[in-house]
Order: sequence, then structure tokens, then C-alpha cells
Amino acid sequence: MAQNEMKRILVTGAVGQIGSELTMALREKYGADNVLATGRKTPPSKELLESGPFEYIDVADKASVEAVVDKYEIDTIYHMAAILSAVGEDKPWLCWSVNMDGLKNVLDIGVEKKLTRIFVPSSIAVWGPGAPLEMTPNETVLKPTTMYGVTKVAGELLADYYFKRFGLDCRGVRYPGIISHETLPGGGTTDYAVGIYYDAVIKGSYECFVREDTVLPMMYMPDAIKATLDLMEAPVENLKHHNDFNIAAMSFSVTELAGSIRKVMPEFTCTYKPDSRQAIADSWPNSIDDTAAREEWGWKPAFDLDAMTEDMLANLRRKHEAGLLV
Ligand code: AKB
Repeated sequence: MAQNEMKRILVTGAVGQIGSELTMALREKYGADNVLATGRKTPPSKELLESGPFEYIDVADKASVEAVVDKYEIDTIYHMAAILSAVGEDKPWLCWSVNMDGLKNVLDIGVEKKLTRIFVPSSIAVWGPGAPLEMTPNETVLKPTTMYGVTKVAGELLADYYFKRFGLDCRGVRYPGIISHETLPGGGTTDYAVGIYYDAVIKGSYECFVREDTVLPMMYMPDAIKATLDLMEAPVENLKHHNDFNIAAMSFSVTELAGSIRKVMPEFTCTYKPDSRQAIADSWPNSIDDTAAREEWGWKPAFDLDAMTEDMLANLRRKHEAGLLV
């Protein structure tokens, strides 16, 4: 039997922005019945529910995770469940509980049940004051000022510890802001880079919650999915890093983003009303250096800003015309 056919995969956070598309990609690659999608409260989309198994679990409740790992004979976990940066500032202890207790539960289950591999996502939120803003290297000061960032730094270190101490094969990337047209992000700071496309199509204008000169690293969803699948397939002996790979695709200011949309929709307008998320955005780098990912597992993105804009607008217009956007 080919290696691909033997995996039994659990995706936590499968109803979320990345989890929902990752689940569909994993079902395509490894067989729909071999990929269990799970969520905590939010009902799954029809597509997610009808394309393969789905269960409700709470990652902060170890027994609920253990039960589905046993029931579905899981050997691989993509642990996507997390509270993001903006909600994390409103509810820091919920963020700690979901992001840290949830991760420790998943890692402990990985050791106890001798799972093959676990994907532990991190974020550009690991950085804060003291790190270079441009081409931030893999190895540098990690002093985040958000609870989300604190949990991401601690999560990277914890997963590295489980690898060294218990031999648990955990891997992860530092996702930049992810832009997609399937599932809306929830509670992040980079959400403006998704909201701008939706409002461009629905209203022809957008009120942005960060300043026009705000520059952050971003990535289109197909590249984020490719990075996730590729890292999980990389031979372990090629990896010097494990849970903290920088991955870059593009960096742009909101002015540049609006300009890219205007190339397709010349009438589009953008106004600015910065809120508390501005301080979070200002604490993160403008661009990052992903040499380690390129060297250790061949990372290379496909989409730049204009290619992404064309694809986003085409997809959202199609959905809008079908009455699927509100
Ligand atoms: C957020 O904005 O909180 C996330 C992230 C960069 O991890 N999108």
C-alpha cells in the first residue's frame, strides 16, 4: 500500500479559515474517509460535512480529543484549532487555554498513542519589539506583546521539546496573514486583507481598521495549503528546524493592496479608521526571510499580489452573482 493511503488524519479547527480548506485538500490527497474534520461549536459547511467524517471536540478537553483519536484510529494530527490575535487580546485566558492547554493535550496524546506526526502551526505573531522589521530571520529575538504571540512562541518551544525529549515528530510554519475566499478568518489582525476583497465585490468600497501605510507579510491560501502539505511530507532527516519555519510569499501596504484591486475594479475606494488592531499590526514585521524553509524542504510560493487579487475577485464575483455573499 502506498504511504499516502495509510494515513488516518485528524484536523482540529477544521471549521476555521485554514482548517476548512486544509481538510478538503487532505481528503483529496489521502482519501475522504481517512480525514476526520473536527470543530468546537461552529457548525461545519455542507461541503465539509458531506465530504467525510465530522465530530465536535474541544481541544482544551483532553478526553474529547482522545475519544476521536481512538474511534478513528488516528495516526496524524493537523492541530489548527486556535484563538487568533485580536480575540486573544479581548480574552487572553481563553486564548491561553485553547492555544496552550489544547496544544499540550494534543502533544501528550501524540506521545501516549505513538502518533506518527503532528502539525503545529505558528504565526508571524511570534515577533515583537527587538526583532528586525525587514526580512526578519528565522533566528532572532522573540518577544511578542500579544497573548496570541506568547502562546505561539511557547507552542513552538513546547513542540520542539516534545520532538527532542519524546521523539514526537512535530512540525510547523509561521503563517503570515492568510488570504482566502472560502471561509472568512475570525478574530485576527490580518483579517483586513480578506475583508477588503469581500467589501470590494459586495459594496465597491472598504473601511480599513489599520492605516494605509501598514505593511505585513501575507500569503494566498493555495500557497499556505501547499506549504502545510509539503512540510508534513518532508523527510525528517532533512529538517534542522521543526516547529518554527518562516514562510514568505508577499508583503504589501494597504495602499498597494487597494491599488491592486483598483487594477481590476477602477471604481473601488478605501477609507481608513484604525482601531486597537493597529498596535498589534505595528508590533509585527513587514517582511520575513524564509531561507530555512526553502533549503530544508523546498518551499516556494506561486502567488504574488496581483495574481492573488485576480483570483480572489474572480471567485468572489462568481459567489456574489450566485447570491452566496451577504
Ligand atoms: C492573526 O492576524 O491573528 C493571524 C495571524 C497572523 O496569525 N492571521
